[in-house]
Amino acid sequence: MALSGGIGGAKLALGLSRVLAPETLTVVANTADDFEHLGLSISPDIDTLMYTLAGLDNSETGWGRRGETWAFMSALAQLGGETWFKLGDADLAVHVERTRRLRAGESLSRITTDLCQRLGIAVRILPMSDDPVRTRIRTDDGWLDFQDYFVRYQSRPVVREIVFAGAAAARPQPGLLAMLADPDLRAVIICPSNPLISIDPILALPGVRKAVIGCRAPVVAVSPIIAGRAVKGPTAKMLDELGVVPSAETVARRYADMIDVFVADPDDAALVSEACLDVEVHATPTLMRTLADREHLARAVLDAADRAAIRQSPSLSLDVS
Ligand code: GDP
Ligand code: FO1
Repeated sequence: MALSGGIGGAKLALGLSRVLAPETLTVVANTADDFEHLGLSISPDIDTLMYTLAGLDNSETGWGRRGETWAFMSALAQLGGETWFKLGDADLAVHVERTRRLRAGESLSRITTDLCQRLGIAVRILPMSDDPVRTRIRTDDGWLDFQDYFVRYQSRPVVREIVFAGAAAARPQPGLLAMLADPDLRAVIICPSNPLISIDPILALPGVRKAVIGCRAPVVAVSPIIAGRAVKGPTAKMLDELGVVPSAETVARRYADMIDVFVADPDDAALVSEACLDVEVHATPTLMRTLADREHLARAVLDAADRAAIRQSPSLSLDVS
């Protein structure tokens, strides 16, 4: 299983889906970016995962659909409507349908499973919870809802504090805890997603962090930071503003109590102390430009997980050909 946000997570999820039997992969999606806009329920990380795994993603923006048209936004602009958050014509169908079904009383997880099936996605995408959790950010300009911070203000305000409103009362997806307790689970993969706003909300749900720490499967995290920089988005800026050095080592430290293996680029890996963190560090290129890069990283992560499993339980090596 993989824990994921949007763009970085979806890239590795696609790689994993191509080197594994896709129906054996579950991707747990952050839903703390979700919000209601123009009366519609938007789930950005679920959408990015769905479009990526269905081959419909827009690789330039990292969100929304490929070959999108914008008649709705143009018409809305002409009427003086809100246009800071762009909903493409085809993308709109997902939000309209999700909203209709949520209002009719269906759960987000059931709707997501059905939308995935209709888009031909064999991977299981599991929202981290069916209950609302909302990221809020305290900045030098005051408290902001997540999408105001991220999209409306383009991540410009200086971040001082991040909270996940509703997380303490939200129930983690039952399937998530069941999988973490399953003795046959092969690995838990923490994707190269933003640790602060994509992975932390999943871990903030009651019992999840503890279940990850206690699970029998090896836990492998991939660095979203390469040479002190994020590949895309505000991860490095946010870490810096919260008073930590934006480096792969900082990310390894944040995860150290949960993980067995940390995967980072060779130059970054050399700076992460295995002994100090009690974590194995695996060095491999993590920049995923091409499909082959995604598959290479997915294989490297799975191999590292399998080796960690053998180290933990040497008798397993007898079963691995
Ligand atoms: P978001 O929810 O859309 O912000 O997406 P994520 O949280 O899943 O991903 C954002 C993170 O992905 C950023 O920190 C990026 O540095 C990281 N990222 C994006 N592409 C890559 C890549 O090819 N390799 C690595 N290692 N990280 C990546
Ligand atoms: N991100 C933007 O930067 N600008 C947008 O106009 C925008 C629209 C949008 C519509 C649907 C959707 O599912 C996602 C969308 N995103 C947009 C992505 C955005 O919400 C963020 O990348 C994530 O929340 C961070 O993961």
